[in-house]
Amino acid sequence: MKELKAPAPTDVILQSGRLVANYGRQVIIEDACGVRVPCRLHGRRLSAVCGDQVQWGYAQSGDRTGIVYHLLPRQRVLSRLSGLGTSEAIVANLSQLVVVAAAVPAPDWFVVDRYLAGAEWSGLKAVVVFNKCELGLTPMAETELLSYQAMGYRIARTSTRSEPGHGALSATLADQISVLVGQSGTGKSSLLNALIPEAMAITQEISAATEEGRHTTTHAILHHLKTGGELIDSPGVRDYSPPVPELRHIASGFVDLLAHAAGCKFQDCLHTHEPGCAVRAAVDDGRLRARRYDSFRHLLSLAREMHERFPVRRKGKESSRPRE
Ligand SMILES: Nc1nc2c(ncn2[C@@H]2O[C@H](COP(=O)(O)OP(=O)(O)OP(=O)(O)O)[C@@H](O)[C@H]2O)c(=O)[nH]1
Ligand SMILES: [Mg+2]
Ligand SMILES: [Zn+2]
Repeated sequence: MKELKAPAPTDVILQSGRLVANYGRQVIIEDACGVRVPCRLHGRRLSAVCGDQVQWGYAQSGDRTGIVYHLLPRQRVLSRLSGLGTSEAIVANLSQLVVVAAAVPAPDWFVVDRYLAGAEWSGLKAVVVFNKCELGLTPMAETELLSYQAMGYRIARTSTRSEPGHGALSATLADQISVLVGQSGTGKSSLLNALIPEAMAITQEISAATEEGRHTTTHAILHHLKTGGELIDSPGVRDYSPPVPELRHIASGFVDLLAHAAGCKFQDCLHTHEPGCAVRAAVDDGRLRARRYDSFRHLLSLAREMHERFPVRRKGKESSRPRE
C-alpha cells in the first residue's frame, strides 16, 4: 500500500509526548496531559520504540490520528543483538529491568544472565523475579536466586495465585520506569495485571505439549503504577542476547566475575587461557560459580563470532599486556 505523504513539520504545531505502545507504524502517544492519542510514524525511516520521547502533531485540524515527526535523544535503552550483529532498541528511557523466571516453563538461567549483562552495559538497575512460587522452588532455583542476591541484585519471589503475592516486587517498582522481560509464559502479563488491574493484559496458559509459553504478548505497552513510576510489559522470548561490546568489556556484564578480574596478571585478560588469571583461579577453588563462568564464556564466544562475521573498525588491537 502506498504510504500517504505527510505534510512538512513546519506546517504542524508540534507537541511533546511519550510513545506508550508501538504496533509497527501505528503507535499510541501519551500527550502532556496524559491523554492517549493514536498516531502513525512520519516517513519510513523514523523508527520508534515504547518509552520514546517524541514530537508529534495533527496534520490537519479535525484529524483524530496524529503524526510523530521527531524522536528525542534516548537515555538508557534495552536493546537486543540482531542476526546482523547490530543493536536493535526494544524499549527506551528506562531505569530498571525486571527479569522474570518461573517454576514453569523450566528457567533458562543463561537468558537471565544475558539480560543482567545487558542491564550492566546499559546502566540499568535490575531485579530478578521468580514467579509461580506456590509451585515450589527447586534447590537449583533457590541457589541461583541467592547467588543473584549476593551479587547485589534485588530479588522477589512472587505468585499471582497465592501468598506471598507480589508485595516485594511492588516495593522495587515504586518511582522506577521498569520493563518486564524474560522467557514467554513466566507470568509477566499476569504480574502486570496483579499490580495494575486496569491494564487487562491478555494472558494464556503455557503449551501442555512443549511446556513453553505461547508468545501471548506481542507488543510492549507502558502502564502507570499507583505507587509512582511506570511498568512496561514486553513480549516474552525464547532466547535473548544484548548487543555485545568489545571482548575485553564482556566481563563487566558479570559483576561476580568482575570482582575477581582485578587480580589477573594481564590488564586486558579475557579470562580464558591467559596465565595468572584470577577469574579462572576463583572458578577452580569455588569462589566463583562455574555456571556463571560458563555463561560468560558463551557470551564471549558469541561476541567473537559476531565480530568475525560483521567486522567493524575498532580502536587499537586486542592484546595482552602485563599490569604495570
Ligand atoms: N501457577 C501459577 N501460574 C501462573 C502464575 N502467574 C501466571 N501464571 C500462569 O502462567 C501462564 C502464562 O502467563 P502470562 O502472564 O501470559 O505469561 P507471560 O510471561 O506474559 O507470557 P508471554 O506474553 O508469552 O511472554 C498463564 O496461564 C497464567 O495464568 C502464578 O503465580 N502461578
Ligand atoms: Mg505476556
Ligand atoms: Zn583473567
